[in-house]
Amino acid sequence: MAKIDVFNGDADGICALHQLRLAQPGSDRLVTGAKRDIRLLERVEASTGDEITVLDISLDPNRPALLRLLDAGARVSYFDHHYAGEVPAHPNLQAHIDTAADVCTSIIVDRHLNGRFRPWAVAAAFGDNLVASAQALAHASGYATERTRMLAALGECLNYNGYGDTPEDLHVHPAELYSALRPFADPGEFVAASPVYARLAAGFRADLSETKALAPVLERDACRAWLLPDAPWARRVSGVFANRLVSERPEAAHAVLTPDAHGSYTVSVRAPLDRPDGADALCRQFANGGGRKAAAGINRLPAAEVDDFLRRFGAHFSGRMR
Ligand SMILES: [Mn+2]
Repeated sequence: MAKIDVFNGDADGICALHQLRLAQPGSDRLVTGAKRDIRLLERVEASTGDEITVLDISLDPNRPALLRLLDAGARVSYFDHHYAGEVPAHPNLQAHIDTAADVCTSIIVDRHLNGRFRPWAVAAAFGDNLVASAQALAHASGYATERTRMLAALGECLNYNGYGDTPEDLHVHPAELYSALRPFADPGEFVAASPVYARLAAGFRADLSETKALAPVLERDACRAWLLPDAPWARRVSGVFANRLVSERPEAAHAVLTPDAHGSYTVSVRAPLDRPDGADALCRQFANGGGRKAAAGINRLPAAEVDDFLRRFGAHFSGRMR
């Protein structure tokens, strides 16, 4: 009987797993990847009695692999906030899925654990750019402003590390990052003491400074879009860059297109912060598109479809202004 933890390699996935394993330690295998590696269940083999915990990856593209594992006799606990489609009714599946726009997987886990490891849920919510939810949780728990600020910086930095075309683009492999924070019950101690975190934070600052020279390729009242250069720093920083743009102009939708290693583009779409809806509906119009209402994306958008994407993006969000 093996305990297998399958988790998104961003702040939300890592902090969701960390909360669960602080409550109930023990895992035999970690399966994770860059934030874009969403079909993680395909990599899992299991048999009767194995316990699989799945965190922060959409059920929809993983359904065939999930059914295969359930039918093999594995028991699966599934926590997620992405578009799920139909959730299989199977006696071996425990699904904790909430696709509300103000909820992330770490908040779902926080509820499940009655807030026992809340600071990690707050950091994760900041990481997923759910600023209002993060602040509401921090406020409810009576955190000082300084502590909330530290959790916001931690969440953004952990989230930043999840972006990249492949784990090789990342400063730290998500499994290594999780292992680095595993000994720390308190996020403040992790931030102060971990050399892995220091390395990550330095890389983050360097990448972010590169974005200062960029200009948008599309700029309207309702939406803005950027095309990033073909470089590892651009692939790493694209998600956080998009989150920061949204915070700068909360009434507008944003798209950031980043060249990948295949001559195509990775697309991040953020719905307006004021009205966090419609990002997933736009992205699902394209092959390899998906995500959630507030934030979604497209993998491997062909270069020939960039103009079409920009046109549909402009129309999709301009039409929503009224
Ligand atoms: Mn998430």
